[in-house]
Order: sequence, then structure tokens, then C-alpha cells
Amino acid sequence: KWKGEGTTQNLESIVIGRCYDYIRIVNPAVGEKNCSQIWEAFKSAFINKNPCSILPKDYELFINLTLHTIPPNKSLFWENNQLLVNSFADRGRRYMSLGDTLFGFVADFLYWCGQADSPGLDYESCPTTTECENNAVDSFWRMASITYAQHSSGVIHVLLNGSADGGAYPQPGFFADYEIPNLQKDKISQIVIWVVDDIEGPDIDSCGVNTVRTLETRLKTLGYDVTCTDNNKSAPAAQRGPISSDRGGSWNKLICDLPCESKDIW
Ligand code: ENP
Repeated sequence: KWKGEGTTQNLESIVIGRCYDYIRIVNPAVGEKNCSQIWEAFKSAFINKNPCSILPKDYELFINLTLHTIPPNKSLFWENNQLLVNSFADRGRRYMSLGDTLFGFVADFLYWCGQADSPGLDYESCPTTTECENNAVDSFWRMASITYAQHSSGVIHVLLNGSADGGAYPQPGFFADYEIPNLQKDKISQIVIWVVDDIEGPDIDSCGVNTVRTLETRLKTLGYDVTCTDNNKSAPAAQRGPISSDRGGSWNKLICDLPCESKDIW
């Protein structure tokens, strides 16, 4: 009956399994967490409820149970380049994007929703954002984004896609609407924006123009120290290879320009 994808099969096992993966292998520094209780808290946010009446605060208990420190200088915000961010952040080893926190990690790439008068999950379909904004998934990411922004500190990085339709800095967007307003100014020393085009994609947006300019102005007006760096398409994407070969495409070029501990991921 809804237009969106239904609940991911085996949701409970996935969430609990990812939780153990995270606390035991990905980031044991978070310490002991109760993964069954985390699942119960997650589920209680949307179970037995109208799937269009889920609010961010319904995930409050889930967030309290999963919350952990986000190391200073490790936050990585982004729009429209999730897969690049996933590889670049390296599961928290290089940067800790929202998807590399325990609360983001357990839900990444999943779909879920309940039903008004049944304790069951709806595996057939779930509401999309256009059908209703207060759906279980969108409200979850709103709550997660707010929490992530509030706990970010030091140098903040933002990785934007210069080839995205409509611009690198989308408005509305999670970064614009839920993250920027929740950054704690006194804990943040600098905001570094990176604008990276898709390999062989159009160069729609860059530092100082279009939506990136809007973003830079907004952040400066808020009193942040802002820098912006564009990727530089120095070589054909087809020649992408090890960084040492000096034939990097645009992603490579970005990576080369960054202060990475290891440059071997491409
Ligand atoms: P999209 O539309 O490129 O990608 C959405 C996909 O990323 C979905 O598969 C979603 O999982 C997963 N995801 C991971 N983190 C987020 C997230 N944080 N979020 C929404 N989806 C997320 O992403 P958006 O909408 O532009 O969001 C990017 C935002 O994430 C940025 O603000 C960045 O700073 C933040 P699922 O479970 O929905 O399939 C916030 C909102 O980290």
C-alpha cells in the first residue's frame, strides 16, 4: 500500500548482529553495550504505531543506549556520495561518519516500518518521504543526524558531490537542516569543505560558486573558520590506480591531497 521498499528481511538479526560486530570488532573502544536492549529500544520507536507518525524523539532511548564518544577531528559530514564516504572513512579508521558510529552503523542501508494495529513489521512496503515526512526511517536519520552533529568537535569535514543534480549542498537536506543547526560552535575549531566531482561526471559545483558558496557564506555568518578545497581532475578516471603511480582520477586526487595515514585504499 505504500510506495517505498518494505522492511528489510531479518531486520532483528541484522541489527543485533551489526551491534555485536561494531562493539567487538569495528570499534571496541565504545565499551560494553547491550545489543538486545538496543534492538528493543529501536523497535519500540515504531512498532504498533501509524507508520506516518514516528518522530525523532521516539528514538531517544535507542540513542541513549548506543551513544558513544565521537573522537575530535574525526567527524565527516556528506551529501550524495555515500559509497565514497564509506570507503574513505574506512569504518572509522580514518574518519567517523555517521554510518561509522554505533547508532548509524546498525541501520545503514536498511528499511523498516511498523503498522498501526499490529505488532508486526510491514515487509511489503513502507512510506516514502513524499508520502509522509514522519516515517520511521526519516525520523531515525533526523535523530541520528542531530545527535551526531551535537557530539562532533574539533576540525569538521564535509565531503560534497560537485556533480550532484541541483548542487553539492542540497537544501532541504540533512546537513543543511539537521546537522549545521546542531553543531556546537564552542567545540569546533574549523570546518573543512571538500567538493569532489564524480569520475567523468559533470563539474556542476565548486568552492565559491553556486550552492557551495551559499554553504560557505552560511557557515562564515555563523562564525566558523571555513576552508574549501576542490578536487582537481588531473588524469582520466580510467587510469585510476595505486596513488603511487601518480595517475589518480578525481577521487584519487582528493585522497592524495589529504592528510591520510595510509594512501593504499584505491
Ligand atoms: P543519501 O540519500 O545519499 O543516502 C541515503 C542512504 O544512506 C540510505 O541508504 C541510508 O540508509 C544511508 N544513510 C547513512 N547515513 C545516513 C544519514 N545521515 N541520513 C540518511 N541516510 C543515511 O543520503 P542523504 O539523505 O543525502 O544523507 C546524507 C546525510 O548523512 C548527510 O547529512 C551526512 O552529513 C549525514 P537507509 O537506512 O535510509 O537505507 C543523516 C541522514 O551523515
